[in-house]
Amino acid sequence: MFEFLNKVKEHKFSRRTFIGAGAAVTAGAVFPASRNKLQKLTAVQAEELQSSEGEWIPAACWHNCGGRCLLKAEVVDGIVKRVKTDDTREDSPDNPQQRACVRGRSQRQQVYGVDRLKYPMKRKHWEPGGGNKELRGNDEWVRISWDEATGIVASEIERIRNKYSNRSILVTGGDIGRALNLVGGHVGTWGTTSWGSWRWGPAYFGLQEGYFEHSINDRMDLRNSQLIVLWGLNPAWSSPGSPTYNFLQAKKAGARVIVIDPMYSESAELLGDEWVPVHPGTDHALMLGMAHTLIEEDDPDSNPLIDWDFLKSCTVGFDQEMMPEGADKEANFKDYVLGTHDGQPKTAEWASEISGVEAGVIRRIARDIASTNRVALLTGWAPARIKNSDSWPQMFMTFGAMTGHMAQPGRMTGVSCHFGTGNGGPRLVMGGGSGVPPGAENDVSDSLVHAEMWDAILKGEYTAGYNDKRDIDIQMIYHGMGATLQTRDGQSKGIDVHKNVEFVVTNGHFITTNAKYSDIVLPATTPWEREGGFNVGNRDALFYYRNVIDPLFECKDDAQITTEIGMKLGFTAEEVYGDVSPRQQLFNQIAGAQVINKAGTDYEPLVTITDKDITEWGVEGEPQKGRITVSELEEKGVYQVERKPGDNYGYIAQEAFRKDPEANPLETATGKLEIYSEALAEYVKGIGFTEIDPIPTYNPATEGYEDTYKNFQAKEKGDYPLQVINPHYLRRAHTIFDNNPWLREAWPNDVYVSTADARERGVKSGDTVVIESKHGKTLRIAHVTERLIPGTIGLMHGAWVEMDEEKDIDKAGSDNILTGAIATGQAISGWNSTICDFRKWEGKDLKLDKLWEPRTV
Ligand SMILES: Nc1nc2c(c(=O)[nH]1)N[C@H]1C(S)=C(S)[C@@H](COP(=O)(O)OP(=O)(O)OC[C@H]3O[C@@H](n4cnc5c(=O)[nH]c(N)nc54)[C@H](O)[C@@H]3O)O[C@H]1N2
Ligand SMILES: Nc1nc2c(c(=O)[nH]1)N[C@H]1C(S)=C(S)[C@@H](COP(=O)(O)OP(=O)(O)OC[C@H]3O[C@@H](n4cnc5c(=O)[nH]c(N)nc54)[C@H](O)[C@@H]3O)O[C@H]1N2
Ligand code: SF4
Ligand SMILES: [Mo]
Repeated sequence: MFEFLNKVKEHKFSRRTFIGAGAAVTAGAVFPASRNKLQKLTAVQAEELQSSEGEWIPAACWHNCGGRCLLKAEVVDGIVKRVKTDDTREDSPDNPQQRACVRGRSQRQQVYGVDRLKYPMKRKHWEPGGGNKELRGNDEWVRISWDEATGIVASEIERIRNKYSNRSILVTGGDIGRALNLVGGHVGTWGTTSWGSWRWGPAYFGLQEGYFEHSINDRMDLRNSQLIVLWGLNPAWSSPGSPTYNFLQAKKAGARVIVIDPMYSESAELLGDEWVPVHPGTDHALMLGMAHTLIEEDDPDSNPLIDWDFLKSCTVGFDQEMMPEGADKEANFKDYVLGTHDGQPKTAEWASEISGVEAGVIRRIARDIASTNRVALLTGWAPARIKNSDSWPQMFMTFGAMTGHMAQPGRMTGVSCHFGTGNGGPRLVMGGGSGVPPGAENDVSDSLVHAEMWDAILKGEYTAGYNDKRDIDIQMIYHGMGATLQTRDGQSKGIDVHKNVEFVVTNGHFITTNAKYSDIVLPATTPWEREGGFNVGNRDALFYYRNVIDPLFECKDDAQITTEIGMKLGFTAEEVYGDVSPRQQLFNQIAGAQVINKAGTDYEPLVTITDKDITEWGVEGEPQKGRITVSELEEKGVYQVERKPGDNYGYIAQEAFRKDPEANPLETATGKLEIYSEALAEYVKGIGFTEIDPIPTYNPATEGYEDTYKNFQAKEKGDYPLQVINPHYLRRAHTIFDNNPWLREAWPNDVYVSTADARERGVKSGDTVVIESKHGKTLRIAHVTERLIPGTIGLMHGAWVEMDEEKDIDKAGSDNILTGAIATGQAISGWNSTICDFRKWEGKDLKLDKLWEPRTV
C-alpha cells in the first residue's frame, strides 16, 4: 500500500527478537526509515549508545493507573535510550522515593511501539453514510492526509447534523466537544465507572468516596492502627508506587491485617495475617452478619462491643430511639438486622450461606474489630462495582459507626483506593491551571449511562430519570480519548452499535478496540511528544514532565486535531481553543502551582519565578517567590512534601465533626451520619433504574452469587454456576499497555480458576478454556490456583477484544465480552457481578499473547 507498510511487512516481525533485543536495536528495527532521527538510531552502534551520556528528562507516566511515579528518560540525539525512576532523594519509610512500577519502566515500548499509529487512516470501504458498515473491525486501512481526514470528519459532522440532528452525535471522551459545541453540541456519556456505588451516594449519608475527597486518615496515622482490615483492595497491583510500602510501615509498627477478598492477592500475601475468602458482591450480607453478632452479644457493662456514645452523638437511624424526625420508627436498622419485621434475623449463619464465610469466622472478626481499640476499616471500589450495591457504602459506614472506628487517630472507616490508598487528606502540593478558556456550552443535554448505553442505542431509547425514557438515534461516534468500546458494560452490543451507525472516528495511539471499529483514525501524540505538564498521584507529591521527543511521524496533539476540525467547520483556531500557546499553558501551570505552608494552614506558591525565567520562556507572567526554582523543577521532575510523624500535614477524616457534631455538622439532611437516609433512597430512585430502602438492607446483585443457582434455597446450581471478577492487573492500566511486548511477557493474562472448579471440569494449568456468560464468550489459557475462592474466576481487566466473528468468540480474554449492558440503582457499572461457566476448549489451543502479531498499520 505505502512504502512504510511494505517495509514493516518485509521486516517479518519476530516477537522473540523484539523482546530479547537491546532497546536501541528494537526501536531501530520497528521504525521504518521515515524520520532522520530514527534513521540515525539504526545506525548508532550499541557500544556508542552504552557510553554516550544523554540528558535525563522528567517524562510523563500519564495513565489512570492507581499510582503515580517519577519517570526520567535519557535522550540521546533526540531518541529515548533508557528510562529510570526516582533517585532525586534518599529513600526512607517517612519519605519514600516515588518509584515506577513495571508498566512505567516499559513506557518506551509503548511510545516507540511498532504498532503506534503513524498517519491518519481511513477504512478502505468507507463512504459517506458508512459504506459497507459490516466490515468495521475487519476492513483494511488506507493512509490519507491530515487535510483529507479532518475534511471527512467535518463534512460527516455537517451531514449527520443536517440529516438527523446534533442529538445523533455521541462523544465518548476527549476535547472534540470544543469544536462540536460551536455547531450545536453533542450527546455525552456518564456513569459510576471506578467507584461503583461509592461514586455519588455517600455524600447523601455523610461519607466521602476517597478519590477527590477523603473518608480516611493519612498514611502517617495508619501506623497508629492496631488492626487494619483490607476489604477488597489490592494495592500491590492496583495502587503501585508507595501505598503498599506505607501499609508495610503500619504493619511494622504492630498492626495486624485482615484481608477480605475472593482472591488471595499479592497484598494479602505481603501484609495479611488472615485471608477471609468471600463470594463477590456478598460483602453486604457478610457485614450484616457481623452487625448481628455485635447486637446479639453487646453488653455495655460486661461486654461492650457497640459504641453507643458515637451512635447517639454522630448518627441517626440505628434503632427506634435514634430515628430522624418524621421517619417511621419501625424502619430502623437494628430491627432490620434482628428480623423484627421480615422474620429473617441477619445472623452469622444467614450471612454465611450467602458469603461463603463460616459463621464462626464472621462472629470472630466482628468481635475482633469491635474489641480492638484502634482499627482502620478500609475498602476499595471493587466490592462496590456490583449491580444493586447502592446500600453497600452505607452498610460499611454503619459498621464503622457501630464500632466507633472513625475520626480519631488510628481509627477510620472508608475508601482506600487509587491515588488515595492508605493516605487520605487534602493534597499537599498541586499544579496550577493552564489558562485555556472553557469553550462553548453544549446545547444538547442528553447523556447516556455507560451501563445502559449500547443497549439504549440499539433500542433507540435511554433512561433519563425516574419514569423518564427518551428516544435517541445515534449515528456518529467520536472517541476522542478513552477506550469506551472496550471498557463499558456489554461489549457485544457495543460492537453491534459500531457496525450500525453511519460514522465512527477515533483519536489514539494504536489500533485499539475503539480504533479497530472506526472509519477514520487520527494519530495522537503521547505526553512525551508534547510541551509538558503536571501529573498528580498521592497527596504528598507533584510530578512535572517535560517534552521528551518530537512528535513521531504525523502524530498531532489532540488539541491540535480538535482545532483543525473546528477550522474545517468554519471557525478560527482562537474560537475553538483560545489563544494561549502550549508554552504559555505550561508556564501558567508552573506559576499557579501551590504547596502547603509550613504551618499546614494554607497554600503558597511552589515555584520561584524571575524576570529572567519569563524572558527565557518567552511568555507573559509576573515574578514570584516560591520554594524551588524553575530549573530545579525542570531537572528533578518532582516535588515531594517532606513528612514526619506528628508534623503539621497529618489528616484525621471528620475529626472536627466527631469532637463536636453540633458545631460541625455534616452536609446531610440531619447533619449526622445517616444510617437512615431518605436522601440516599430518593437520589437512587431519581436515577430511574432500581430503588433502595433508606436503611442499608441487603439487595442481592443482578447476576450475582445467588443467580449462580437455579434454586438458591435448594442449592441447585444454574447454567452459569460461577462468578467473574476483574482484578486490575499489573500488565495494564485498564486497556493501556495490553499490547506492550515486555508486559505481555511479564504478565501472560491467563484466567485464574480455582483448583476445585478446574478439577470438576477436567482442566489443568495451561489448557485453553472457553469462558461463557449470557452475553458472550472468550478464550483464555487457564491458570489453576488455590488463590481463589471456589466458584469465582479472575478474568483480569482490560484486554483488547479479538473477535473471531465466524465463531462469535473473543480470543483475548476481554472482560466486557462477558458483561451485560445492565443498569441498576445509581447507574452502577457492576462488572464484578457477572456469572459464567468455563470448560476445556475443543478447538485450537491459544498461543500465548506474547507471541501474537502486533496490530501494525
Ligand atoms: N469489565 C470491566 N470493565 C471496566 C472495569 C472493570 O473492572 N471491569 N474497570 C473500569 C474502570 S475502574 C475504569 S477507570 C475504566 C477505564 O476506562 P477507559 O478510561 O476507557 O480506559 P483506558 O484504557 O484508561 O483508556 C484510555 C485510552 O485513551 C488512550 N489515550 C491515552 N492518552 C491519550 C491521549 O493523550 N490522546 C488520545 N487521543 N488518547 C489517549 C489510551 O491509549 C487508551 O486507549 O474501565 C472500566 N471498565
Ligand atoms: N495495575 C492496575 N492498577 C490499577 C488500574 C489498572 O487498570 N491496573 N486501574 C486503576 C483504577 S482507574 C481503579 S478504579 C482502581 C480500582 O481499584 P480496586 O477497585 O481496588 O481494584 P480491583 O483490582 O478491581 O479490586 C481490588 C481487590 O478487590 C477484590 N474484589 C473484587 N470483587 C470483590 C468483591 O465483590 N468483594 C470483595 N471483598 N473483594 C472483591 C479483588 O479480588 C482485588 O483483590 O485501580 C487502579 N489501579
Ligand atoms: S504506577 Fe502508574 S505512574 Fe507509576 S510507573 Fe506505574 S503506570 Fe506509571
Ligand atoms: Mo477506575
